[in-house]
Amino acid sequence: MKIAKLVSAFAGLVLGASALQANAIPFEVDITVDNSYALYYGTETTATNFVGSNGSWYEAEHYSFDLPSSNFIYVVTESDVATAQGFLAQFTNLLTNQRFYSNDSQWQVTATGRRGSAPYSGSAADLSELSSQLVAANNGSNPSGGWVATTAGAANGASPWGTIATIDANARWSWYNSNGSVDPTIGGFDHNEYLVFRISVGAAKVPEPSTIMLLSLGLLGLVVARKRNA
Ligand SMILES: [Ca+2]
Ligand SMILES: [Ca+2]
Repeated sequence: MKIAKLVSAFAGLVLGASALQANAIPFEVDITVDNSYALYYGTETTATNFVGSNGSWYEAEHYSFDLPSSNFIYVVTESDVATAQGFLAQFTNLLTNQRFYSNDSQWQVTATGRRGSAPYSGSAADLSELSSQLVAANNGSNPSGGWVATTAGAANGASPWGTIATIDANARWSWYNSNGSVDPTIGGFDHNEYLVFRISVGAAKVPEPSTIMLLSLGLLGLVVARKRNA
């Protein structure tokens, strides 16, 4: 009986940990892209949710959404191959009040080579288009050879864009660099677009399964010790 109770308590702890991992993180986003973007989230292989899209670089859009902590944020982008191009944004985690920018080193980018086919809505066809490109990127079988580091250009306020209101001055315009440019955001050029940027923000905020197991075993040990003392 005692062992059965302990096993039950242990199972409860593990289930509790699973529930913790399934929690969502409330985010606020201020974003714009030269020239257009769509914001999604989903798993490593499947785009499940569309948040919004826009095609005017000179104004930032504001969104709020709850990101399942195991999910990735995805930003689909395409330029007009003229003057400049870039992704400029700030993401605010309302649980921790931490903010990261479009130039955070955790971002990765992939180049699809499918200019003109960028998914910009929540339609089944667009979610399927994006998901197929996530899988290609995960396999390394696309023009960028999978997910690679982004390249940061100038900070918000710089020419040719000027200051984008509601986005911090620390945020920098970022892009994929297909040709070794010093700054791929300056000078119209097709860097094998459309592009997909991704970041995983939840994983680092949640204990690893091994940590949870150790914590649970430690608690189990405490229970056993208490029973012996009693
Ligand atoms: Ca915009
Ligand atoms: Ca442009």
